[in-house]
Amino acid sequence: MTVLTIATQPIAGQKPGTSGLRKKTPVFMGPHYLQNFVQAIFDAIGGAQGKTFVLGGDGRYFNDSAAQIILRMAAANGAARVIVGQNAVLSTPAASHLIRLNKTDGGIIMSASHNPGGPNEDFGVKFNMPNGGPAPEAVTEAMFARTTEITEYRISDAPDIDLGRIGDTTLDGMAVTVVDSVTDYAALMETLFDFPAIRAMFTGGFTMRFDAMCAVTGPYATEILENRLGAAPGTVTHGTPLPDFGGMHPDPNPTWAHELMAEMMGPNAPDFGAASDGDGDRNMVVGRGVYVSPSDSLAVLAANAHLAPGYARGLAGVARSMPTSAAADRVADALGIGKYETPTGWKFFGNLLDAGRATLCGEESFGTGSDHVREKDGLWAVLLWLNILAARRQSVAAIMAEHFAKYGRNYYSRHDFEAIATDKADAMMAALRGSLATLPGQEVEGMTIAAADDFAYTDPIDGSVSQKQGVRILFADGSRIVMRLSGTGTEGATLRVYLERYSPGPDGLDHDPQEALAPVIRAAHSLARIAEFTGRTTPDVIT
Ligand code: G16
Repeated sequence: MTVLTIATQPIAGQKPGTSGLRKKTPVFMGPHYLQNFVQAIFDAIGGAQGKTFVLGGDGRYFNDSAAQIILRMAAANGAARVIVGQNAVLSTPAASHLIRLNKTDGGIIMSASHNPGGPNEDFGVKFNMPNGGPAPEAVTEAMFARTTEITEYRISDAPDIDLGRIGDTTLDGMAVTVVDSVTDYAALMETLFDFPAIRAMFTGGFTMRFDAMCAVTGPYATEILENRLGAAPGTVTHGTPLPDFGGMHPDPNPTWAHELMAEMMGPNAPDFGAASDGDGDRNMVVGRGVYVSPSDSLAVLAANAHLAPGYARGLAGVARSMPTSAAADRVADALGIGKYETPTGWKFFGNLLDAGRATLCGEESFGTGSDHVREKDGLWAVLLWLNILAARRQSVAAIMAEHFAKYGRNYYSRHDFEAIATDKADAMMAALRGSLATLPGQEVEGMTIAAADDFAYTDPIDGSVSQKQGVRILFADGSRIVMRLSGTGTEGATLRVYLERYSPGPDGLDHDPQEALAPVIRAAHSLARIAEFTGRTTPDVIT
């Protein structure tokens, strides 16, 4: 077998977004598209010669053939070994764990996360560093720069290898180890949580529904919840991963996980419900009759993590992305531990976790995780909740009510306006940014604007600066509007409007968030002139 050097030329638009490069599947399957980007990854990290990588993806359409291409390119670029999930499938947190467990030089993850999959939907590729976390901006910038000057890539002409068979093989001199996708991850979870206590809760009649949304978490959830923890068979629904996620939009939020929501709000709801996304790093948590917003979930997990064996010694600190509500900050203050506010994107938590400053991290976009890996981890969050429920022996509703009574409530919601023409969204953001200096002191909807800026972040560990991470409008009464354009969409622009209002209690803690936020929502529309610029008056998704 020979190494082929294929002439190519730069393809426009290969700029990684919030989490890797995401494009429509036909784009990724186009001539040289995947190959150019993979070569750029190898070039940007100083070559693949002699290195070991992890490879896996969420199993969406094109996952299998993309894996064979990446393996042939790794071999041709001189990699020593690649550890691959069986059938090239790994959840994102499981891939992060394997990178750390095997002390590899990083990993390539094939996923477009919560975006739909299929021949005409989305595909994605991202690189994770030796710490298991997503490549930081400096590295993704170097990859992008490389894509703009690439002239050739290297690929072996070896035939496909059988990724269904667990064990060792070689590809053009490179060692390939195919591992079970679930085993190591499940073993890690057993070290963090009180499995006997959770098992006893299930034996005692506790009921749960886990909606895997026909995505990668199905086998992980079935093994851990049903086989190891004794949850009733059928607890996991949509548990078989499908290349097109069965036509579902594998994004665990009230809009897309509507089946689960209907069951949890219905008369025969189980005690606890959860859902995860395409690649298993997101989670949504629902109690019987009560939806838990991701920001509140992070706060509750921070306040109760010590109940799980893996966190019994307490937390070093809690980090959240800037658009996430400040509910977790209140817990951090009460615990006397560090609190951090980062831009959107899990990659910004990496340094804080590596430095031991933060133990738990979370985002409003249904991501929660800890220092056990360097990705957010959907099933981990569900297991921590189960551990807390087993320890406290209370319902989710009771835990939430007690939490709000103690800390007050940060009413919170995100409104998404999807597939807006990019020029219109850009014009709206430019106008909003242009108005920032004039906003302080203005009164809107009976609230006075105290400050307005464009969030910039200086990493406390390496000093790197990230500018323009979202417009913030802060009101004197503590309410807040944040607006930014999504960095993960593949069609036009998605405007995200993040809305927050704090109620200290003891009264007014049980309003519907949309009602509690009504003046803040109206203020967001008038300040950004959303309808004028985009023609939109109502959001497509409300979380
Ligand atoms: C990714 C990132 C998250 C981010 C989310 C939404 O999640 O890893 O950190 O919060 O996208 O980003 P945006 O608002 O730019 O669309 P995932 O689950 O898609 O990898």
